[in-house]
Amino acid sequence: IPASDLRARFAAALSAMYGREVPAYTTLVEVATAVNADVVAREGAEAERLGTLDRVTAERHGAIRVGTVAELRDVARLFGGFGMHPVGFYDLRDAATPIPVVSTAFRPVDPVELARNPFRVFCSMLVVDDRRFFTADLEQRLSNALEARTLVPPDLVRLAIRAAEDGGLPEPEATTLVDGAVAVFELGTEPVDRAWYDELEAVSSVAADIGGVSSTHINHLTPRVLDIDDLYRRMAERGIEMIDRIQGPPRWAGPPVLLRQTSFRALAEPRLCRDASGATFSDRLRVRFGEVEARGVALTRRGREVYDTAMARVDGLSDEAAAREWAQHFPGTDQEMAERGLAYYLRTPDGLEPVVYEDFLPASAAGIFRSNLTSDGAVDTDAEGTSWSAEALSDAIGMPIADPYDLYDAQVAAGSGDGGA
Ligand code: OOG
Ligand code: NI
Repeated sequence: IPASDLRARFAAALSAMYGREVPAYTTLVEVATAVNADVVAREGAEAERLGTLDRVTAERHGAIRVGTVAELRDVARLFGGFGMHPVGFYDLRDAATPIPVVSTAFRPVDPVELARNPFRVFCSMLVVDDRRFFTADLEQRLSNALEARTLVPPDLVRLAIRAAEDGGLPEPEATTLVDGAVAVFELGTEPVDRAWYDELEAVSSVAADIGGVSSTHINHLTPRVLDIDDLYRRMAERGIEMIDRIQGPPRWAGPPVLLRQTSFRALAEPRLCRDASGATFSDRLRVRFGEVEARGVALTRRGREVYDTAMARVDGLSDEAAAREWAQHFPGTDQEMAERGLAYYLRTPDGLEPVVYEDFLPASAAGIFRSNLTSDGAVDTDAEGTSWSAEALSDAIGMPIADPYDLYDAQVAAGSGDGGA
């Protein structure tokens, strides 16, 4: 069973598990499917310029959070078995509302592999020694709690390493790997030590979600839609409370760029808890939520600078004013985008084919995190942060973290020579 099939089976099995455990996710997938069918009916082939209906319908990203470098190393090995490699470095401690994590995303890097199955997982690691969030005492107790647990069983890590080395697995090992990986990301059933969870939550909800429990879990699984504004309206009509806006660039008449995302807030789910005396009781915790995204063309470094300027200018504007402002920064056609070196395109006999953005945006990621925090937590801005970088994280997990721009440059160089950059 080749890695691409293992990945497709993993994505489908996670989706089935999440749908069973979080019924609102099933609603989201239904609405996304209906929106996509309508867009293709309305626009025909043009609608599939950024991905065929088959790919877009199967496409998902998930998100998980881990507590230590050793845990990140293990999940990196696990994803490696499915042909998913770390790409990009996001330091969410720099966000307007700082989140005490650094992140990367695991995904296929080869366009052929992306076309077979584009599953990705955004993965964040708690930075326990960042004094802006954690005192030395809390860091120590957090580290003890994190070191006492094992997220990925060692046998499963070994099987994933074998799958990565051989490019796949025979049966029955293939099924063992897929089932084992899904089990790693199910919500844990062990009672939550409520006093410890609450203590962490006072500092950071994300720290509580990571260090307050003894396992990790997929906290959202995101389908892709071709018209996110339409989806947002339909979800609201069904009475599902969405966050107040769509994150990312505004809707406008020209080429869609990068990524637009929106979400509904984490649901209060029943969870077994334990009090100081050891007695268990049922409570509700907000952990798992729903998100949806629309993807556009990947921007070059130069395009990204224009994007950052434009984003600063549209902040706080109405939809109409934002679309007008956007047109002051970006040209209205793919042709001009390519000519000005703002975005990546492949030159094909039929013209320009946009290179889809396969990565994430730190500001949107922080916004998604934030929309699910019970509070902004307590940040001591005078205290010392710790420095992390893509290189440091690569060294820590013993695996290179790819730079997204290098991947897009290589794709264009292999595909057509001079489409973008
Ligand atoms: C991850 C949030 C980031 C995205 O799509 O930007 C993310 C998390 O909440 O753990 O998934
Ligand atoms: Ni997400």
